[in-house]
Amino acid sequence: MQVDILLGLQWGDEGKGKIVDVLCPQYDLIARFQGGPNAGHTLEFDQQKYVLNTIPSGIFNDRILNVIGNGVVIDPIILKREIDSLKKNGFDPVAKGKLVIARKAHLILPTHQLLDAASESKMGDGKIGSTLKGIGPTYMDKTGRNGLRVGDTTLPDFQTRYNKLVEKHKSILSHYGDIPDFSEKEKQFFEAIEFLKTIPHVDSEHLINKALQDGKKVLAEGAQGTLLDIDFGSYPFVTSSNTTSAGACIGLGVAPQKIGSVIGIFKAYCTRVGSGPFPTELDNEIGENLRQIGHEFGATTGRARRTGWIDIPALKYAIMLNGVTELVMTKADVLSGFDEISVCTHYIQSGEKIDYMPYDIISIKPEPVIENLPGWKEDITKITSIEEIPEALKSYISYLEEKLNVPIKYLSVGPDRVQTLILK
Ligand code: 2SA
Ligand code: GDP
Ligand code: MG
Repeated sequence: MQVDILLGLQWGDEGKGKIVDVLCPQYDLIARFQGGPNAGHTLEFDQQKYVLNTIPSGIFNDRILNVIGNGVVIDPIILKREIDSLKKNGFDPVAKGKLVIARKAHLILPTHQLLDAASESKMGDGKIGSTLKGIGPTYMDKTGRNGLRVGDTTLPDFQTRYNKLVEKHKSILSHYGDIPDFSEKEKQFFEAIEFLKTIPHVDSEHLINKALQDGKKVLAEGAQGTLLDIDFGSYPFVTSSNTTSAGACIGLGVAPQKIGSVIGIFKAYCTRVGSGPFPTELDNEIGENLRQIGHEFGATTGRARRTGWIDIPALKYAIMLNGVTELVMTKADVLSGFDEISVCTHYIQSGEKIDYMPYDIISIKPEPVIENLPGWKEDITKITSIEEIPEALKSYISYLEEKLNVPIKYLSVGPDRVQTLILK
């Protein structure tokens, strides 16, 4: 058996949570491999909406084991809150034995969040627009070999290790000014650490490889999106993990030859939240319409997302990096009513027409070359068959498949799990 991967091809929020939930019946195990509570994955079913931050999107399916892999960074306070909120809604993944966490996953400390905020406050125009969840500083401590891991919480000297790391953080924070009082946060942190101990700690690499040997089907759930990848995204306006398919190998401990399908998900248009370049951004009425109709506001922070047209060079880049084998297009319903749908086919950079994403899209802004396609007027949120898809949307799908050279297998026409069409 192999691990399939589902990941975002744009700047995140493509609808990964919804589609993982839709695909659940095909899998036995769902695993998050990177990122942390910066993610907001939304699922809707039975008139209820749920937003998950750290917990994999298989959590509502009783048959599925959900794994928080070693590549994830965990804020124990947020994880506890997430589980408490699930419990209130009648889902108790811990009692049911449906959630396990990797011993090797790193912990986000209250002082990591302070460092995130302090760093952002001094960046001026260079501000990343982070979610302020402490993601960057936690990955910095991981690669700096200072971090604390889930497995450390059961060691007798955990408190000493914690104190040592906090001292280091305080000395950095003192360079930014007065250190805010975090005693209440610290209290919550240690309470949450006790709770964390009640969730089984596992070696996710062994667990997943054993599951594959036993013939189980595994889906790795990406967070954020390809264009936020620490290596290949619009650096430095990126997140601090590898959001691409290679990140699943590292973040779960599976070898490359164990990867099966790579399911790439994209919106029928494009969004970005936080700072950084966005060549097809629509800073106008059309962009505002996309934001309002598509409810484009951060699932974790509530921030307004920036909106724009689909960007083919960026999508082609993402497909290449991830080895995408099949595509999912979401939020096609948001485009109903637009007279024309625009698509960026190339960029003009320094007077030259190019069909790839260049190294520097920050200081030399590429100008998008736009092609206009006919729009459609029909409301598609209730359609259930391919025959009901408006002709103009069918043409848009064929156009994208031809440009991207990968089949679009699923079409999402609304936030609910039932608003999904299988095209192939
Ligand atoms: P961070 O917090 O260090 O990872 O921020 C670095 C950049 O990564 C972006 N980022 C995201 N972009 C889209 N969606 C994300 N999750 C939330 C959502 C975001 C929210 O689902 O809506 O609620 O605002 C996410 N997480 C990180 C971030 O905006 C920075 O550009
Ligand atoms: P994720 O981070 O990729 O899981 O995406 P988010 O949950 O942050 O953002 C996607 C938003 O779009 C959520 O509010 C979803 O409920 C919603 N959504 C997902 N698919 C569709 C769709 O096809 N149409 C509409 N209108 N909304 C969708
Ligand atoms: Mg999201």
